[in-house]
Amino acid sequence: QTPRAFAAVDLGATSGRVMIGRVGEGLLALEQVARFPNGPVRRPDGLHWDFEALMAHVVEGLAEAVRREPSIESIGIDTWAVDYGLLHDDALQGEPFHYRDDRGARGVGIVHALVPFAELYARNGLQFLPFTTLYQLAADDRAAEAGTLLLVPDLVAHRLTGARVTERTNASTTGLLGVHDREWDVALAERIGIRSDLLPPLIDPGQRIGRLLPAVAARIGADLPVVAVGSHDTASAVVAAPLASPSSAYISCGTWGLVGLELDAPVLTQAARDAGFTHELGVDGRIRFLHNVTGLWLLTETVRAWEAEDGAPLDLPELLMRAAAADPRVPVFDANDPSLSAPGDMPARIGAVVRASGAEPPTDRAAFVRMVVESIAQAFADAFGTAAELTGRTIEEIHLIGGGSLNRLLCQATADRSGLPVLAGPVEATALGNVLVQARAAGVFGADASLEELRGLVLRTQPPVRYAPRR
Ligand code: LFR
Repeated sequence: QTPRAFAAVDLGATSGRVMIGRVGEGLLALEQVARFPNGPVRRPDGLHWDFEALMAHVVEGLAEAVRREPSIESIGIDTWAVDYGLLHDDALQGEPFHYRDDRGARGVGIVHALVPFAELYARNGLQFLPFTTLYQLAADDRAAEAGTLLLVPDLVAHRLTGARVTERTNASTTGLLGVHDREWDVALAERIGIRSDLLPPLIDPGQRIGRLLPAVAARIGADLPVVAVGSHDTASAVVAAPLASPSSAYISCGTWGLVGLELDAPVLTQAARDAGFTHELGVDGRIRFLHNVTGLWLLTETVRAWEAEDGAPLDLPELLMRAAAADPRVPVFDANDPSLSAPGDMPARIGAVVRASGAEPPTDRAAFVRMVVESIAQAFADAFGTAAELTGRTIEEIHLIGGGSLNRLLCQATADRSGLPVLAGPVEATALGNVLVQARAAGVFGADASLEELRGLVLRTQPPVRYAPRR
């Protein structure tokens, strides 16, 4: 069987990438074709996506992918959740805001005054996060004038194909999708003053979004379809988490650590609501029952601040090695403290959180990094304990997927603090999940292949690294 090829566009927090994915019998491999910055840009009115620059990189990257692999069959796009652009006629009204802008927080009061949080949870199943799309929208003056709301991956697809649709896994992060019927909750939208005619038709992963517009096809050098994948990056990542059984839990670990289980039915209890467990939709209608833990963001922002202080780049692998050798008896702080979510002077903010808990932050950088990593691992372990209690499941192993799986100190600390084996990898889970869903839609596995079959290929081609708990 000759390998089949697909293009994945993955716009993540540390960078945006275009990759070629090759899939065949016993084959699942990625080739990175383009990598470009995708950090928030600060404008006079707040933090935004640098959307036009990104689109240029995406189109150039796709052109390069087609040059390298002319047999590419389709394109799939994923990014982080919740963010959106507004179209007026066909034009984008301003750059999309970045969720780390504090605008969402202003929308919270507006929304909760109209619909109490307990009712929201019963309707949409989402944990409270101040940047959920419905809060952002409630504080968005541009929405009144707009014709269509498109989540960022769908906005990219619209630029490429002209189609206006919303992919359902990402729609589930807006707060406007019903947790039971998985359709737009029009009544809820109208109650909080969001015009429901802003919301495009929903489509599912595997469905075709459209073909490239002629002008785009000419620039890319091929006339390809764009196929919906789990356009929420975490949904794509969980596709490629080789979960062996209902006792296998996962952490999709990059900027965030998304800690949870895959379920078939929601657990909309008050305990789940109080514990901040969310019901995001996965591919094939699975439920991603998980809690957002602040992940490597704490580390990358800390390093960014130190680099600014030193005026020189820092050797992170070397620092992590020293942190692994440092005394493990460091204070542990609450990684989810809300003061740590915006960009800024992270070492000082973490220091303040540690002091507020009555401890003293280490002054040595290696010890400081050790404290950050141990604190993230502790938050992971706590979330697994809660997930097990809320669902009645026994968790036997943890799949740690995404960029964090390369951080050996974090993998070991997570195993130690949870008392469970950690199976690390694949590191590129999101792009792999994106490619796998396109490949299935193209008939590589048979159209009704289950996620378990796709995960079987992941397990065979990217065997995880095992970390046994040491205490
Ligand atoms: C991870 C992620 C999380 C979401 C956060 C904000 O990249 O998509 O799942 O909660 O970013 O969108």
